[in-house]
Amino acid sequence: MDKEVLKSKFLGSLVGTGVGDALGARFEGWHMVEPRAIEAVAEGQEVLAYTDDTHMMIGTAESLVRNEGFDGEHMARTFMQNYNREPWRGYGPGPPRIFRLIKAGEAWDKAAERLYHGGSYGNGSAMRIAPVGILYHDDSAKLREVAYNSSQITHSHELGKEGAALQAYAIALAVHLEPSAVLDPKEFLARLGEFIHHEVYKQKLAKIEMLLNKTDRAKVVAELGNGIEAFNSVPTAVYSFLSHSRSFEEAVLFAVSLGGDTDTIGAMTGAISGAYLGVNSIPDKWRTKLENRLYIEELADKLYESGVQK
Ligand code: R7I
Ligand code: MG
Ligand code: MG
Repeated sequence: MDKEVLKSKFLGSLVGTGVGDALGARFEGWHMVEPRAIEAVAEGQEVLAYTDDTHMMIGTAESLVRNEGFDGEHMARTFMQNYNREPWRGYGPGPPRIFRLIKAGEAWDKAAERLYHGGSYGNGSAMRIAPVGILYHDDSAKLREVAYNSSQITHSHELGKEGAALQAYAIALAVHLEPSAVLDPKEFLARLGEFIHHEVYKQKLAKIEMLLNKTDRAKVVAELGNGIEAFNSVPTAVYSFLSHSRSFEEAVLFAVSLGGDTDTIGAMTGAISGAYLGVNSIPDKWRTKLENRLYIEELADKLYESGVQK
């Protein structure tokens, strides 16, 4: 693949996370939202401000760049430092509690197990995974390992880890595809199915295929979910992408319009779509207004450079 195209995919996935997150941020917890309302709110904002999803994605990228790969202790410390600077980003209840445990001396890979009887299956580790998906797009074994281990910091439940790995692998597959080539959704789902072994996700992938030619949003929410649990949101993001694969704008507007965990499903859809179509597919009207865009692009550039050197 052409180097500039590949680089644009790295940028697209990280900026796509931020834009999807920011577009959904105002509607988190809503029932359903009309795409026109989402556009109108974005238009009225001077800055598209992101939430914890992008804040933690930035922490993930910062740590991967700094260590030229995964270092659990360092990534946990980076999350904690970022949280301490900006605790108002809308974090879920789990991470701040885990950060306190680590600060009190608990190991980075043990603290999360103390919550929710064996760890959280919230979508918090999948929402921030884009840097892992792009950096390891060429190595699915490493991608799985780093997705699981980075999830372990805050989401040690099997379903939380598997959700993060599924989202990372969807991003990696999207990076591999030529943006101009036609995407075969069934082929894409088959590849995800080969990668994912957990029955809960296998069943969701089968439902995505069944829903592909339908546009009934209520049905999509009923079958795939729009909640804060990884298994009720990662498959929904994959569906939002696959059912609107030619347009970043349509994919993300659809994702947010489903209601529920809008910022997170928007962020994850944006991460996959941006990884497929590249950063230029993100409408200027949104991209240029994204909070901290230059810094996010700088991180994507650095991940691209470190990937090239490997
Ligand atoms: O997953 P997490 O970081 O939250 C992310 C969400 C995103 O929507 C962000 O935009 C932000 O708004 O928060 O936070 P966690 O506390 O790990 O998990 C979120 C929720 O998932 C919890 O509050 C629980 O309701 C639920 N949950 C569980 N419930 C029962 N049993 C997660 N794991 C369990 C569980 O094992
Ligand atoms: Mg959020
Ligand atoms: Mg959310």
